[in-house]
Amino acid sequence: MENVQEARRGQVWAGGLIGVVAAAVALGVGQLVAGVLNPKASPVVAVGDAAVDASPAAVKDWAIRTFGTNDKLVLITGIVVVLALIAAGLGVLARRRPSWATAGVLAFGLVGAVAAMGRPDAGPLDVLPSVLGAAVGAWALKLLARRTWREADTITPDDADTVTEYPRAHPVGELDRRGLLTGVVAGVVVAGASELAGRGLAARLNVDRARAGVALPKAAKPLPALPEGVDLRIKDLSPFTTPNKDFYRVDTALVIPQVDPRTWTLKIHGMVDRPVELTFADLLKRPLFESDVTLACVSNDVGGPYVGNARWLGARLADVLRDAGIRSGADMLLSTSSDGWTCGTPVDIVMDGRDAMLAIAMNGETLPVSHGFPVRQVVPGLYGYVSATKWVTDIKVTRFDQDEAYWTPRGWSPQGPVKTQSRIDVPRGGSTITPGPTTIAGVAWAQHRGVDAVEVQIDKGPWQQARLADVPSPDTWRQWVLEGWNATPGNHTIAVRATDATGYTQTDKYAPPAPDGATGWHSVLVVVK
Ligand SMILES: Nc1nc2c(c(=O)[nH]1)N[C@H]1C(S)=C(S)[C@@H](COP(=O)(O)O)O[C@H]1N2
Ligand SMILES: [Mo]
Repeated sequence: MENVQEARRGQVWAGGLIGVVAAAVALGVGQLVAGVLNPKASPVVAVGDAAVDASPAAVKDWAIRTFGTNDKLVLITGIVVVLALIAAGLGVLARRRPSWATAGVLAFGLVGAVAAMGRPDAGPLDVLPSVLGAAVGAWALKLLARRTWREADTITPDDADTVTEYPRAHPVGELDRRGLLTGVVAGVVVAGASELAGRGLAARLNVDRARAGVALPKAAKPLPALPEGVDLRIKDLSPFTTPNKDFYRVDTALVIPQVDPRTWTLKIHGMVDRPVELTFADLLKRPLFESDVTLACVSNDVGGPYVGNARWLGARLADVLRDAGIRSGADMLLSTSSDGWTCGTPVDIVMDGRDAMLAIAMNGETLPVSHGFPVRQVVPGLYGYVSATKWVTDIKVTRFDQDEAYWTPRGWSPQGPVKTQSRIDVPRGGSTITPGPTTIAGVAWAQHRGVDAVEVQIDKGPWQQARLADVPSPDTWRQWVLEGWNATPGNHTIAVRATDATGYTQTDKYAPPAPDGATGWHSVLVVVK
């Protein structure tokens, strides 16, 4: 009895194993074909992209909150795990129902193909990675099954040696461990080699070298260096300027778009008198200017990390639009990225004289690829999802009652002015500190209005005025500090609130990020001992 059960378990393990190996071969071949044709059409990426686009706002909001910038890695890992489980099931099925298993593998190819075709920038060839991958995968599963469960009639005289090496011959359907092992090793080698080759081929499209070759022009009137007083230089307080490598990244792209500046163009059309198409060289010839602007994500919860400040270099967006001639009645700029993401920005905000720009550099460096190289929008005062299009290639001048941007049907507000917010950086929430004089510090932002005051409250006591650092303009965040709090042993709660230059003081009423940005006071609990 025991032996029969053990043997059955062995069969299931073998089936699961060859299913997973066949799936790995399918994905490897898919990646290889995608590497030749279009890296975004790789089956896992295509399914992941479709999942990103199809998942409700609440799920995405949760994913960004929970996994932060790792949300993409978590998604891909999840897809691979689900795929491996199903593949294992198909492998088990391959023993007794080989044609069902084949059909199952091909059905997965179809899912990948449909997902690949659903991309806004898809071409007909994009079905090939999934279709060819699945075909090879189905074939690999058949071969593996044949090796694993050798049939009596497939044992030819050529196999006679092999067979005699075993104490027993292999009756129909019985496990051939050596056949299984060699088949699995061969499958893993094929899968790994095609995956690596596919990635290598995809890398030829990287624009890192084109980016390194960009000679950044100087601003027509370079901004003076930042005043010393913008940065209080307190340990663990966010620096005034966020280094590019630490700048948060939020976008829907699983594969970072690789846009070659030599072929990049920006079309401006729609409700304009003269449609314009700019090349990168055209853009660099325009008078460029610099501006320090703090970017914030609408998904940033109270106290969250999705906010950063940089010095951008770019062309004035209002001037470019003026060249095209905006027709009366237009109230929205619908900008589109190379990968089909869209964003709706109010025309009046861009034209009101603020430093709205088509940015080409960030903190003195050519725009990093993940932050939108070669060109992105930056508009002070608006959340990123309604203003900061990365890899921008198209601006349609239109009306909010005629067009909808990516996030609008997904439950986010069409309009997204940044809400006044403040955050405590030190001491860190949940940390343990020693008794005695303690510095409390953080940042506050109310882009384009400016921060006029920050107050700190300890254990529901009176609000105390924090000292504010300097700022170059109302478009950046502002550091603040309260020195000399005498921390006594025990637990303490510290809260912060900011008042902007319109006189508005942050409400204590908590609102989640959706649909138009979080509100509430950031508070931290610290243990003093
Ligand atoms: N092409 C593209 N641009 C985009 C997005 C996107 O998903 N795709 N996300 C926007 C959002 S929601 C934010 S908050 C900012 C973030 O910019 P960063 O990644 O450079 O910090 O980019 C904006 N621009
Ligand atoms: Mo965002």
